[in-house]
Amino acid sequence: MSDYVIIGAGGHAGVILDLLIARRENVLFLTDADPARHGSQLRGVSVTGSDDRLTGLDPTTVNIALGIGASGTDLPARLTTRRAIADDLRNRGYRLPSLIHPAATVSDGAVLDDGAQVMAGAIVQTGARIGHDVVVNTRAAVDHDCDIGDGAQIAPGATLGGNVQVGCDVWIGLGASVIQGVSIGNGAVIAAGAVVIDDIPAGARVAGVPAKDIH
Ligand code: JB2
Repeated sequence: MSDYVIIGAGGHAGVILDLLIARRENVLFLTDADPARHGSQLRGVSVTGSDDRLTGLDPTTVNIALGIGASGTDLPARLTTRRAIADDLRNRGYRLPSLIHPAATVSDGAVLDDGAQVMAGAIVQTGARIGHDVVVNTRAAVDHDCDIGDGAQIAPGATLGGNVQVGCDVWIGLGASVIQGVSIGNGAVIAAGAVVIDDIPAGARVAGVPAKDIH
C-alpha cells in the first residue's frame, strides 16, 4: 500500500479515487484550485485545500495521482494545461505512477509511461504504448501496437484498431472508432461517435461517419 494525494476534486478525481481504493492504496487527501470545494469530502477523504497543501510532503514517500480530466468545451488546450501541471509536479520531485484499475485488462506486452491512467473495463493490447498522463477511460479499447502520445485522452467506450498512432494532447471522444493503422496528429479533437477511416492532421477537429473536418 502506498500513500497518494489526488490533484483535483471533480468528476475525474472521483473516478481516480475509486481506482486507488480498488487497488487498496492509501489516499491522504485531495486538493482543488476551487476554494468552494475545500472542506468537502469524496468517499470520506477530505478536500483539504489548494496545491500549496503539498508543501512539506516528502515526494519520495507520497505519490501523486492527477485527478483532473478534461471537458469538451476547452479542448485541446485543457489537455496541454493538464500535462503542464503533471510536468511541474515531476520537476518538483513528485512521482506520478501509472495507474491501472483492477477491472482493466492490460497486456504484459504493453508499456505504460508514468502518469498513464487506465480505467475500469478498458483494454490495452500487446505492443501498445500509452504515453505520460494519458487517460484510457472507462471501457475504451486500445488494440495491439497502438502508440498513444503524452497527454491524450481516450474517452469512455472509444475503440482504436491495431497500430493506430495518436499524437500528444489528442482527444478521442465518447464511443468514437478509429480503424487500424490510422495516424492522428498532435492536438486533434475527434468528436463523440465519429468513425475515423483516414489520417487526421495535427490540430484538426473532426466529427461524423466517416469523420470529416468541422473547422
Ligand atoms: O491546477 C489545479 C487545478 N486546475 C483545475 N490544481 C488542483 N488541485 N485542482 C485543479 N482544478 C480543479 O479540477 C477544478 O477546480 C475542478 O474542481 C476540477 C475539475 O473538475 P471537473 O468535474 O470540472 O472536471 P474533471 O476534469 O474532473 O472531469 C472532466 O473530464 C473527465 C475525463 C469531465 O468532463 C468528466 O466528465 C470526464 N470524465
